[in-house]
Amino acid sequence: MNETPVKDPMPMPASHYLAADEIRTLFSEAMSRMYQAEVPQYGQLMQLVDRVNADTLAAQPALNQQLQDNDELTRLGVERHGAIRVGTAAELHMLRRVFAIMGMHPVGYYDLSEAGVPVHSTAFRPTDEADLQRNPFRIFTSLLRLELIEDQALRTRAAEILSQRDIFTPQARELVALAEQQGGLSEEQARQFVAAVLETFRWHRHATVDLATYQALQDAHRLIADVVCFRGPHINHLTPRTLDIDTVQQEMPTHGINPKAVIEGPPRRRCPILLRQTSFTALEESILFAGEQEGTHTARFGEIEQRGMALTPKGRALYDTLLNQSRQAPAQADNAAHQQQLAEIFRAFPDDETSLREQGLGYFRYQLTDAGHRQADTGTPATGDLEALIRAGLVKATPITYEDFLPVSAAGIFQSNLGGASHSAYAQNANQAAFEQALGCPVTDEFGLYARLQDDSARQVLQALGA
Ligand code: OOG
Ligand code: NI
Repeated sequence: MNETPVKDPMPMPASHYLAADEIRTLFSEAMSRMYQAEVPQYGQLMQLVDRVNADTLAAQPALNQQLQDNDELTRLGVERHGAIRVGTAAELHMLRRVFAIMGMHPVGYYDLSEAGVPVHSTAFRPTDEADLQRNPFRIFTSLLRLELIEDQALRTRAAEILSQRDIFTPQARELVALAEQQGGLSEEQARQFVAAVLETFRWHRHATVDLATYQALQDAHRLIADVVCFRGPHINHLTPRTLDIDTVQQEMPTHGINPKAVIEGPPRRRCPILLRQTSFTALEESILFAGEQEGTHTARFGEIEQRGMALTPKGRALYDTLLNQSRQAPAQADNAAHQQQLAEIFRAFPDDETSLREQGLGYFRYQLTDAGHRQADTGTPATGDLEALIRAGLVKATPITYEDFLPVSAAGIFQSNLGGASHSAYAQNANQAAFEQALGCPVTDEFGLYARLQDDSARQVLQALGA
């Protein structure tokens, strides 16, 4: 590997360090370039998404204006997330330190074992509103659960193989230590850091094991082979934002892209909730196994996402109930039929902002209206609670966007990209404590983040109005 030596740390005032948000942006741009070069079909998906986004904006001037007002237009074409899978606690622990330097912190715990995928996961992401606004890039990170491999000999063999690799370059390790010691990285160091860290997520055509070992692991679970048999946790997809996921899903085939069968998540709604996602199915790529044996592996794909309002625990419980109902209903032949069935079941989920707010199903941000500002300036206290102030036209409420992931959707994305038969649920289930132990810290509870945003905004408007 070609490595520039790390410069001796020069004591530097914190203001001379590059902001974590900017390092994250350098990183997401570098990942995007690398992935488009590695997986040309992903570049084609991005072009399709760009075109559909442009058409959508042209057809919906109000949406165009809204994105412009929120300063979102310029970032529309940048990726929102990617995903990786690691094999050991030590790898996950080091990743936590790497991502922290880019302002990405573990939020949420996702148990995928229930869906027959032997991993548990978190999302490394910015947690502050301003940081999300600058660049919301997240990495959905899964840790393999070797303890779910039944065959003990195979389990031992997998652990042995994993113990022999270091997924980080020496320079990446040095720069992480340097950043922690200094409390930041200069621009030049940050660029070196991003280049060094990129190596961890690169694709390797050479497997570290022979074909027979790969096949044994593949037979236990295709995901186990993907994690164990390579030099590192190759980025397995990146995900731009679409303004119209239904159209992109529909148009993929005419662009030579093969979409997964259905869009994951809630149906299309007037008031979008949570997260809708779809992907193109992973490509079969040629691999050189130890002993120069040729074979293939499917791991890498492209995905798109469309986000809606974050739901409260009550709203989420209703979502989970309805989603379960739809999963028990007869499987539909195609996405159109699936969406129609979903839409019918989700009629039980209120679809106007007032009901969603009044019933405590979604999280909202409260702000003063112009009239509210004028009222606040008079210094005369307003009376009534938030809903009364909204009715009086002094306060407006806008939905808070969901920034996290959905375990059932994630499992659907995993399954459709592993190919082969799907695995039934594992007997053991969630083990957040073990995951956090590996990570070296607790994951942040996502509901707490949304609740704080909502409560802070409510407190501020009530204070301003003296109510
Ligand atoms: C991760 C799948 C989950 C999502 O968007 O829900 C995911 C993986 O396949 O490693 O990325
Ligand atoms: Ni994804």
